[in-house]
Formats: sequence, structure tokens, C-alpha cells
Amino acid sequence: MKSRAKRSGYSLRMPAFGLALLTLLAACGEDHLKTYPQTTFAPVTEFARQSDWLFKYTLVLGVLVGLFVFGLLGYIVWRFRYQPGHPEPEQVHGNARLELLWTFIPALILAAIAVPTVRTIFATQREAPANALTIEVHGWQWWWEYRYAVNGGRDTVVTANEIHVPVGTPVQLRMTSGDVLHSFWIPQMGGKRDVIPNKVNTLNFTPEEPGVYLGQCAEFCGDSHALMKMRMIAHTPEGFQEWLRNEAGPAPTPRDSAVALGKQLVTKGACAGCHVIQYGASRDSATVGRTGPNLTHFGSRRTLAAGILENNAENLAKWLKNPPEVKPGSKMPNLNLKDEEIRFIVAYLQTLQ
Ligand code: HEC
Ligand SMILES: [Cu+2]
Repeated sequence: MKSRAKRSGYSLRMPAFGLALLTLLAACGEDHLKTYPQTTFAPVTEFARQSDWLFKYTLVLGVLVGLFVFGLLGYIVWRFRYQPGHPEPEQVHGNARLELLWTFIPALILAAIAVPTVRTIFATQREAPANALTIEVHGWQWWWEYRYAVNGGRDTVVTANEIHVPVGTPVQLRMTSGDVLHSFWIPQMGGKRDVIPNKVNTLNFTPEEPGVYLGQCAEFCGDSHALMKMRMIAHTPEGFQEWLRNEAGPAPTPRDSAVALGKQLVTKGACAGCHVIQYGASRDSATVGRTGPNLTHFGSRRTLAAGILENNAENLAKWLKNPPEVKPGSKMPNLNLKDEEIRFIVAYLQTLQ
């Protein structure tokens, strides 16, 4: 009959499924960070560690419950299967003891999940401690802006796309958007938060391991949503202070003529309408040029255009030649720069360490 043929089909499908599952699990080995750099399974902050633990705990509990229920179901189906000549098995409908048991056990399981879940929610959504480092995060189509208060709050360091944090210090992100909805997500850092115009959302965490961690916008925000990436660079406390000190300083003054020419083109040209490059000692946060990333220390960034290209001369030239070609819809227009101009500008931008 047909059903038999079908059954043998299933018996082949099961091992195939098992094999696929094994392959998938093998992906969880040592190297999975290389293959999947945006994994949630390699926590590097106390926030991420707590939610990771909660996930694994509920997963194990769920697997145990699943094994028990399906095991029991299988056993009962087999044990009480129809056999000719056997009487109907005993009916347990309305058995008070059984009813109580299978109400009580699930309630216990739910409590075992609810208590740590609620505890983790409170632990990870708490107000930031007084000594927290506050970083303002601004989502823009399609890049990220970060602001650090320095010199006792008198000045502001403004940078883009690469967020620098010190390990061991609680960090509080105060996040908002300048245009549409975005979502800030660096999986290894922990939670994800919507970034909403006219509203400030916070995200608190304490980095625990130095390193570079990838993330990206997780809320569809237009053409280049998928190209709105970021990196979190977690430093040792000394390394962080060194970075911040350098960022707080003015842009370096050109030393050779090509670089000086590049500076002319940038600071006297259209670029200055959208980009700030600070030379003065005071770093006023309300300077003009708010449309694009602050370029004062652009040369020290690893990537450009929100993490999509490595920051080197070749890519920089490609970007300046035609930004919307690199990043569809880019708010930086094609400025029809001549190749020669691009050469000078690249030379200049690279000195902005
Ligand atoms: C109309 C505004 C506008 C003008 C004019 C403009 N830019 Fe931009 N620029 C932007 C925006 C917006 C971005 C962010 C693009 C993105 O990543 O989505 C950007 C990005 C960049 C970046 C990459 C920054 C980073 O950290 O990733 C560089 C470098 C840059 N611009 C240089 C220039 C130069 C040089 C000029 C002048 C020749 C110029 N821009 C003119 C708006 C502008
Ligand atoms: Cu976005």
C-alpha cells in the first residue's frame, strides 16, 4: 500500500535531518566567531552574559521537558496501541490526583523560568550607576554618531560609527535619532534598543573583554539600512583614556603642500557645509556641519561609511568619487570631484589621526 512506501521515505528523512542538525551544531565550535562575527553566543559584557545564561538555562529546561513529554507520549502510544482481543485500557478522565499533578508540575516549571527571567530583566534594565560613562548615540541615515563629554562637560568629542568604551566601567548609552527609526545592536554587547526621533532610550552595560565587536542597525531605515554598521572597540581603561585624549585634541596641522592643498579643498569647499573638522582648542558641540560625520580624527578610524569599507587610500578615493554608488541613497552626494582633487583630499584626510 501507499502508506508503507511513504513510511520508508520518512525513515530516510530522519537521519538526514539529524545530520543537518549535527552540521549546524558543529558551527557552534571555536571558529564560529570568525564565520559569524555577529553572534549572540559569545558575550563580552555583563549584560550579554546574563541574557546568554538565561537563554541557555531556558533552552536546557525546554529540552528536558520536551524529552520527558515526547518520551512519555511515545511510550503511552506504543504501550496502549490497539491490539486485537485486548480490552479498552482504563480511563483516567476526572482522576483528581493526576489532574493536580499535571497542573502543579507545569506551574513549577513556569516559576522556574519566570523567576530568573524577571530577575534578569530588572538587572539589565536598571538605572546606570553614578560613575557610569555616558555616551550619546545618534542614529542617522545611514551612520552612527557618538558624543562624549570631556573636560568636565565643557567640551564634547564627536565621532562616528566606531564606539570606544573602557572595560570594567559601566557604560550608559543615551540614544536618539535625527531622522527615522533605527535600532542599535551589537550582539556580543547584549541587548538591542530602538533609536527613536524625539525620544531618548538608554542602554546600560559593562564591557568585560577588550576587543572589536561588530554590530549593525536592526530596524529597517531606508535604502542603505543593511549598510548601517558599527563597531564597538573595548579598550583597557588606560587605552581608552589615551584614545579619548587624542580625540579631544584638535586636528593636526598639515606638514606638506599636498596635504595643505587637501585641507584647503575640504575646509573651504562644499565639505565644510556638512562636516566638522575642529582646529580650535574649544570643541563646541553646536558647530555647523551637522549633516555628516565629524572628521576631526577621521584618519584614526578603521572603517569608513559606517563600517562598510576599510579606511585606506583606495577606498577613500572610491567613496569620494561617488558616495551613492558605494552606498545607495547616501546623504553625501556625488560632488563631481576631479581625480587630482581626490588625491589631495585623501592625503589630507589620512593625516587626521
Ligand atoms: C551634503 C552633505 C555632505 C557633503 C557636502 C559632503 N559630505 Fe561627506 N558625508 C556626508 C554624510 C551624510 C556622510 C555619511 C555617509 C554614510 O556613511 O552613510 C558622509 C561621509 C563622509 C566620509 C566618511 C566618514 C566616516 O567616518 O565614515 C568622508 C571621509 C567624507 N564624507 C568626506 C567628505 C569630503 C572630503 C567632502 C567634500 C569633498 C564631503 N564629505 C562632502 C555628507 C556630506
Ligand atoms: Cu538604521
